[in-house]
Amino acid sequence: MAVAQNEAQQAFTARMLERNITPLWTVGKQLVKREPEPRIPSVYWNYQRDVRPFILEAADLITAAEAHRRVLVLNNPALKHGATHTMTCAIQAIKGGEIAPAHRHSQAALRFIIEGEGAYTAVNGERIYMHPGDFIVTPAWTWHDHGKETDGVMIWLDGLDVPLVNHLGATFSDDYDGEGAFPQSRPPHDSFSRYGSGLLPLEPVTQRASPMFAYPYERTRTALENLRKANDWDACHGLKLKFANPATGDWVMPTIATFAQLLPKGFKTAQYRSTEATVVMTAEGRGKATVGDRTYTLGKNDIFVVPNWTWWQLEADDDLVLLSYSDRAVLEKLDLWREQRANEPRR
Ligand code: GTQ
Ligand code: FE2
Repeated sequence: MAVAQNEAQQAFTARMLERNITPLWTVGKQLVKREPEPRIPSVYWNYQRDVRPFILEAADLITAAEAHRRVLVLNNPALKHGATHTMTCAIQAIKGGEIAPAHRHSQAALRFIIEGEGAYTAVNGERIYMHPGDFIVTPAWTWHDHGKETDGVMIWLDGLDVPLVNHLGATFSDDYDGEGAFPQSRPPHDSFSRYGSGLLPLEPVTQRASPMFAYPYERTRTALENLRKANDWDACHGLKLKFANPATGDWVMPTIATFAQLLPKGFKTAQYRSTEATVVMTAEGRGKATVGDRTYTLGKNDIFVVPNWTWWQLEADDDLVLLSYSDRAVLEKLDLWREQRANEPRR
């Protein structure tokens, strides 16, 4: 706690105020807290009720070319931009015949695909056709555009490290001069063929982000389903895997950690918290999430935020599959990642 000030000490403090100097003993533990105090609440969006009607309305109201990106940003009520203090979460839609023009930025992006078929994201000229449940990577500073040649609308979730990169003062972006798409430079799904089959090119991979841009849901789902047979459930996570860079085994992006998780029907996790702030989307199934003092009912494509250092717990009413992303990848690099499990003594 702050030390009580006598008159002389108060006058001393006041004289320094205009020089932007503060004695540490007057602010006490405000500067160095005993443990993290999350600055954001948890928040939840019901996909069918809160999100889908608006993104479909946006699809009628504005073209992808006009909007540049037809994106609705899901904000934490405590923040101007961002679902957490480090990550954004947004919903994007593209319609048949549209192109969302090519650009690049120092922020990294991921997509969790929600509904529709036939749209692609192109990363550095390589088209990746998207399917519901897929996890698609747009590493920082890669040229990317989206397009759809077939009729109908396609919708997905975007996760970017915008608040983190802004906070660090490292934001850059560029529009591609050619207007529209970046030239196709490789066959569709080229990165998957080279890096996604347990095979690797002979030349070493030099970039830090994953050279593979697509993690198809079918593979994710099969991996989780096969693990179920091992009956090796984690009390806090059920069955949880991280998406990995196939060349290094590290996180897919230097700043964003991404996960897939299966909880079998009836499973209830032990409470858990960590220093990472997480955004979670239901890919499949039904359940409940309790985050701090709030409980959410989860259906397909519902989204919720778990603030840093906040106890959370999951319950599966049906086999429940969750996709999630967090700032753990950057916290680990800074030796700032910690976790606590309610079912174990504190470490
Ligand atoms: O699709 O490239 O939600 O650049 C925010 C910024 C999506 C994108 C967002 C972006 C994109
Ligand atoms: Fe972008």
